[in-house]
Amino acid sequence: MTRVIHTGDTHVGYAQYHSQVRRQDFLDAFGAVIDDSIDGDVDAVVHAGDLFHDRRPELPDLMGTISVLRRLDDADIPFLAVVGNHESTRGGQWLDLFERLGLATRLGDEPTVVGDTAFYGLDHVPVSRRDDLDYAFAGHGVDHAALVAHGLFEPFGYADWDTAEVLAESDIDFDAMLLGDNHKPDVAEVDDTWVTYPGSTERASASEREGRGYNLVTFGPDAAGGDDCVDIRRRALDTRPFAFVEVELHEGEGESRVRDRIREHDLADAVVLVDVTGGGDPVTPAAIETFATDEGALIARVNDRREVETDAEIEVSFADPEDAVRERLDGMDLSQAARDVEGAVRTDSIPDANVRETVKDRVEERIDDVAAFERVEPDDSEGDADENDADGDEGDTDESDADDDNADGNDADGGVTDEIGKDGEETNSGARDGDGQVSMEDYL
Ligand SMILES: [Mn+2]
Repeated sequence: MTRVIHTGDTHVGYAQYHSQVRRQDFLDAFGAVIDDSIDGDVDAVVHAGDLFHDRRPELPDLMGTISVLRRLDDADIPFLAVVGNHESTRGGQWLDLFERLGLATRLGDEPTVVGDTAFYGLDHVPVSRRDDLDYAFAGHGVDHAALVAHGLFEPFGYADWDTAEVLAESDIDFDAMLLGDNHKPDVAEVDDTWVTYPGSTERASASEREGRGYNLVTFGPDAAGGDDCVDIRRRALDTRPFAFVEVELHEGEGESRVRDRIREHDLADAVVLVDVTGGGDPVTPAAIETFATDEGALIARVNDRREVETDAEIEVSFADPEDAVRERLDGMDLSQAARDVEGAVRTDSIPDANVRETVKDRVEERIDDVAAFERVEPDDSEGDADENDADGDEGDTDESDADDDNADGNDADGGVTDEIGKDGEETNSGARDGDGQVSMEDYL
């Protein structure tokens, strides 16, 4: 019998909303998972990638992480991990540093055996380089096996990695795939193998509404009763409270109505996210945000969606202006970096208050990638044509994603960026080796 805690997408170092308090929250969530691991005396902690929010964590993030890993090491519990897309660097990995310090084991093609279970690792690999993977893993002599991997796997949202294919091509008969990358917790069975995401440990985007947590996974004969040898249970984490306030304004209603709706929520130390829809009077987002923080919120953001809706009504009788914009953009030879910035400014899914931060982050993400700043000639190769097509799709996706965001709070913003990320990987693969940014903007 082997009992492990399966976690991932910790995103240590993420100063969400430029908040140092939020930055500490992400580290604290990691600490809480590790404390539970020690209290529960599990056999190992399995981390499925994105321990860090980006590939250049700052010294306090590194020192804080090392302190947490030392607590685990002092309890003689191994930390087994893979590298995610957010933290991946072109040189060595941060995980290698922790391994050198004796605080972690980087999982790979060779088995790492804990009790009666062999653990293997598959780091994030960009879409463009997945055809080269042979899924060759060395054999093991124990009863159970698990693959720890970072990527968007079937059958869950935004999947671009075929789980059935991985399982079929692999030399090992895995009992479970313990995954990271998708921040939405879920579990499914694919060809008799359990496939599960524990979700992120702090809300890294407004679309992550449900409570955060991690998985407790047990391998052993009849672990789950019957003849199933894998038992997966979700455990909740106590994280920063978020208040999601949705206000539909009607004629004659304005800021006082928005304030009333905000007051209905528990604001103490919460991140308060306000969505304004409908009609009614103009409101000043900054004034409402100040009101919420005066009432005790840690951070407040107002997203007034009404302007967009009004425009859409006018546009119906004409050719779609968004199409016209896309057509014009396609003829402008814009670099991928410029397209990222243009997309951030134009999309409906990023609140105005976050555009500045989003643009900064997107440029920072690309800053080492010279090719991303080169003009892209349209229509002179298959690759570029694909890119143009994809950009058209991206615009469409933006709109539907914004709606999704309203409707069910799924990883809507991520969908948009996934398109950008895949796009870049497929058409510009060489230059973007290693940073595989599938879902950076997911977490803005
Ligand atoms: Mn992540």
